[in-house]
Amino acid sequence: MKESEIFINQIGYKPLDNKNVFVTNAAKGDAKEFTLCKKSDGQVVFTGALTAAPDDELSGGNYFTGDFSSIKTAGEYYVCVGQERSFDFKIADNVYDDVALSTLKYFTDSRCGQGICHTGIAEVYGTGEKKNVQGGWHDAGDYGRYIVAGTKTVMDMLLAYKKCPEKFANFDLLGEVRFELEWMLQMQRDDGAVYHKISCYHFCAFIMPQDEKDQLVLAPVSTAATADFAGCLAYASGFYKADDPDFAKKLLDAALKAQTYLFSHDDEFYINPPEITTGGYGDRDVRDERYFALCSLFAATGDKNYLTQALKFREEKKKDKPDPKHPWNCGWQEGFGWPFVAGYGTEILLEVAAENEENTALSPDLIAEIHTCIIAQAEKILEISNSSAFKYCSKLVFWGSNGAICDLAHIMLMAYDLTGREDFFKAAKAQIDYILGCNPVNYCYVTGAGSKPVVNPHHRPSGASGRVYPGMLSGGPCAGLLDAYAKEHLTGLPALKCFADAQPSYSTNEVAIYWNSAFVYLLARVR
Ligand code: G3I
Ligand code: 9MR
Ligand code: ZN
Repeated sequence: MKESEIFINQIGYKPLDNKNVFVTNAAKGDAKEFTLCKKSDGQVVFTGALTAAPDDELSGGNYFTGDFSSIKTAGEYYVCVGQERSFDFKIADNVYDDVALSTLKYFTDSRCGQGICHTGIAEVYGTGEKKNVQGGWHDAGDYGRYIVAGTKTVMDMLLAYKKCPEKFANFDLLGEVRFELEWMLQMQRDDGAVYHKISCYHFCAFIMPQDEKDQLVLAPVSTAATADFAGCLAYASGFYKADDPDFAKKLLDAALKAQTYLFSHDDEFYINPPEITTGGYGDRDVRDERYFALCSLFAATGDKNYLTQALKFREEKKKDKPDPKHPWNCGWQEGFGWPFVAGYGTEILLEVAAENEENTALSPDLIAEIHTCIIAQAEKILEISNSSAFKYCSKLVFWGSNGAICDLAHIMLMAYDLTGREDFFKAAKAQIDYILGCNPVNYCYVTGAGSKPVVNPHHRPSGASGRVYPGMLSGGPCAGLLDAYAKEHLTGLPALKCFADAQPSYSTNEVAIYWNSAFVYLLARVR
């Protein structure tokens, strides 16, 4: 049977969720309606209208949509349009529990040293020195361990845990995060600066981690890594204070030492030296990293000088000319991405304000400005979602687009927290629906989940073992066609179809710890 062109969330919906189905024009044919049927006996429980979805460039347009939000009864269902039938799905309260747990277990699976891997002593690039660094999560489809990537990941996980600890009842989140933090601590140089990454000099073939035995190298230190390290460790220290004060102190001391280094050094931008060709994670603007570090140290120590310094970066960056390519830009972006970490700093300031209303350092004017900025950004993101066929909330489809929409949803959730506006919450949830099946290629982008999951991720352990690891979010479409496979197979397609479930397509089908963590955050908040 040919695959149907009816797109639903392949896992399902919670009873009170908005529930939308999407259909291509071809599948719709002459039909004006869709039916919702019970899986057990085919009984029609609902008939609804199909209306034209907004035409947008990213999906290519010409889609129709139907709404069955009114059906709240738990059960298993499918949707029919004419002769076409969708994948089966559930309506249930706990419908996302399994996928949520599998996306967390991916971190345990990604631990370096879980098997016996990467145990060699690293060269410190350009110095003739050697240093023993062990642990941390393998970054992605490759086995590098990168500070800026790890920071974003840890921050997403801790923010999710902070907002809804009950969602992690069956997973030791703090234990898992600690594994990464113990590695990060080893990445600091004696003077406080932090090495950008540890990896081999080059990416290896598709082999298991224990078979990558090439020389390890610590790349030069960078401002981005040092500031991210400071922000991340200062924030993390609060989570371990009660149960392990020594570890908490170690984290905070390391963060303070990193900040001392930052105060006395100009920006050091990272760029791979010619001998090292693994992930670059270069960032030409580290004002947001410096802001994040300072906000976090202010929260951890109460020292107002950190806040004053942080706000200088915020003000300075606000004066930048708006970038027309980033329509949500309001002069200052509360970003959540490996190169955009301002949102983490701001989120920490809001936590301080909420937990300590007496905190006079945070003036009402500042808090009001922060609120206005978040809501303005979230409204622009919401507008994009509302004008998209699949309620997709970005206008840009970059490398890692599936992670990026989770990060944009995060901003809408910040605005939801401030305003209680349901439209922000629902648009955030719609990104989960997109990822789990409401997308023009009809994939469930999480491995091991749904009826048509990704099965050929660019992930070395999956490729080498022949067993696809579960719980991994594929990077998703990338309109830039940035690998040879994508160029060969996807040229000319609308942006949201620029996806290939093929192992060689690293720019569309790689996985990464920080895309998973963005998804973990979103799922924890909306499920
Ligand atoms: O931010 C700019 C935007 O301003 C500009 O308009 C746009 C135009 O192309 O580019 C945007 O930058 C993108 C950048 O990511 C930031 O999001 C680049 O296009 C894009 O090519 C770049 O991709 C990164 C990729 O490495 C290549 O450097 C991904 O974010 C990043 O996730 C990925 O990371 C790799 C590691 O290097 C190695 N390990 C695997 C990992 C995942 O694939
Ligand atoms: O596997 C690598 C992946 O993790 C990176 O994201 C990607 C881009 O830097 O590069 C991949 O490695 C490829 C290399 O760049 C070119 N030769 C083929 C490699 C994939 O096997
Ligand atoms: Zn390893």
